[in-house]
Amino acid sequence: MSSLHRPVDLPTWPGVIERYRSFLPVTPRTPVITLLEGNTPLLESARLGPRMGLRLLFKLESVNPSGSFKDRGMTVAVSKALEAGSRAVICASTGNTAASAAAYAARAGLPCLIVLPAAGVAAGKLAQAFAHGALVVTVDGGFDTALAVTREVSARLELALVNSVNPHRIAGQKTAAFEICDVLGAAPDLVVLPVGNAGNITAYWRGFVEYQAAGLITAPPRMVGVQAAGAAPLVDGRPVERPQTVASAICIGNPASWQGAVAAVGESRGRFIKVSDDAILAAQERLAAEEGILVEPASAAALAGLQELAMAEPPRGRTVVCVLTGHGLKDPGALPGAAAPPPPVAPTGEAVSRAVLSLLG
Ligand code: AN7
Repeated sequence: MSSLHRPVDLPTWPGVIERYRSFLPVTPRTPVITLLEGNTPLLESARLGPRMGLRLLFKLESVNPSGSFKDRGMTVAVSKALEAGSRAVICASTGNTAASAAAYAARAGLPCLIVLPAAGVAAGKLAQAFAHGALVVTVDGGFDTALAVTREVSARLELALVNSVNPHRIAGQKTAAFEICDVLGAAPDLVVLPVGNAGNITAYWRGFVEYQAAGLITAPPRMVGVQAAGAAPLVDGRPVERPQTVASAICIGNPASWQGAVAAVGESRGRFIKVSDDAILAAQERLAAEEGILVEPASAAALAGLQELAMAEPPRGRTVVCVLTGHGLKDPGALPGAAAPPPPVAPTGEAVSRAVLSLLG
């Protein structure tokens, strides 16, 4: 038997709750609802990083079980909801929280209610929510309105709210910062990530601070939060009434974790940056074509922000982690229209060879 066919004893990843149990709000009595989220790749950039003169690593949160980073927080939030005896979970969402909540609720055997903004949710995320059996209500308005009403309904009907205003979500999501440090053996110099409702940047910062307090890293990284220009309350310093961007995941005008985001950026001496929709789509295309990584527009905003930063103040030689939060297949409508196949040619070697040669140019 060749070595290729020898069974290998790979260590089994237990999911983020078991891996980081001592840092999380769980007890031996907490029922652990997991899809083995986390342990996502920290992939070195092949082209874009070297071109900017830095060591660029992509944290591929897009490969989590439901296709986004939300799973890290959802495993904790849904486990705690089950432990508390909640009869259902509920969330407002631009899409990814909905997909993740629906998946973990299905796993837990709990009903999942989702309140969507009429303003638009990507098709893949909607398909996920329905596939997992979520019950969906759409409200007239954007995400901020949907979240406000969902907070009220969760209190009124005593349903477990699993948006990132639930501290269990933030606790779970900080495990991404732990993983980065565990792989590098230190914190990177810079972490760049997209910011919508601002739960994730709050969570990463908490993770780095806790690892420093535990003596596992000597210094935390600078945090750079990137927003879309049409939905940039943290850059502009005031809520945005009618946010608008191609990156529907981060089309949020009044982030719930505003203070957490400001603390992360302020205490780490980082910054907020806004990027245009054109820059976001260009970054998405570059990641796909030059790195082999397909992400949704919100995730590409992080790279667009880094590229803007690198032009102004090149962070040469630094180790930078760019967090790629969600998979490109979630939002097929945002992918280049060139995806339509060309008209058929005759199914003969000659005709196809001619077609291939003309494509190769
Ligand atoms: C791919 O699903 O807000 O700053 O309701 O889906 O923690 O909100 C999604 C947010 C970045 C921003 N990237 O994270 C929701 C939702 C992707 C996202 C963000 C989201 P936060």
